[in-house]
Amino acid sequence: MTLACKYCRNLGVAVAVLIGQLWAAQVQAADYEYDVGPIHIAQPWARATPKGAKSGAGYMTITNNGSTPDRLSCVSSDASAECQLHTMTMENGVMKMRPVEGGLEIKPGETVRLKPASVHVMFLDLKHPLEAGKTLGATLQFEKAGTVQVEFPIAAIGARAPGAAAGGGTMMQGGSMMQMKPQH
Ligand SMILES: [Cu+2]
Repeated sequence: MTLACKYCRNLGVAVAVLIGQLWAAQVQAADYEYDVGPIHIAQPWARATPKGAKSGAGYMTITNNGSTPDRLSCVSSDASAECQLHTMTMENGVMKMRPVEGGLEIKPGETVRLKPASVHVMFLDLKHPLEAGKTLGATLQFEKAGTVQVEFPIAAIGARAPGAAAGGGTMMQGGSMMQMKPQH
């Protein structure tokens, strides 16, 4: 009898977890799109962070439909003290991140994809962990097109794409900002 009840309870927990995951997937799959001047922003998303992590990353696809180049920088976010645009490059087998000086250029007619292991928005000095299923708001500034408030739905820790399940790889945490394993 005790055993049966234990199973029942476990089943209940499993179902609750499953519903939670489905709900989170739904939130992440929602279409978040923004326009500011000739700039179009599609599918912004961020990655959940483990407890104690100092930084998190955000991604999106940006298209410049205008006729002049523009430059993107991150002004502020509601979850971090500071945000920056970062590039990642491989140097001697180590993935290194660097802030983009003067903003990320998006040429006319160009689509730039911010994605893991590539260009990303870096949220520095997190005030709290980024929680899967929630969203993170950030203010982005285009030199010419102006500012836009963007909501980044948060995907699972280690996710490689919006709405995707966790990557299953080891997560980087702690460590120095400028020298990390290729997780972003
Ligand atoms: Cu970074």
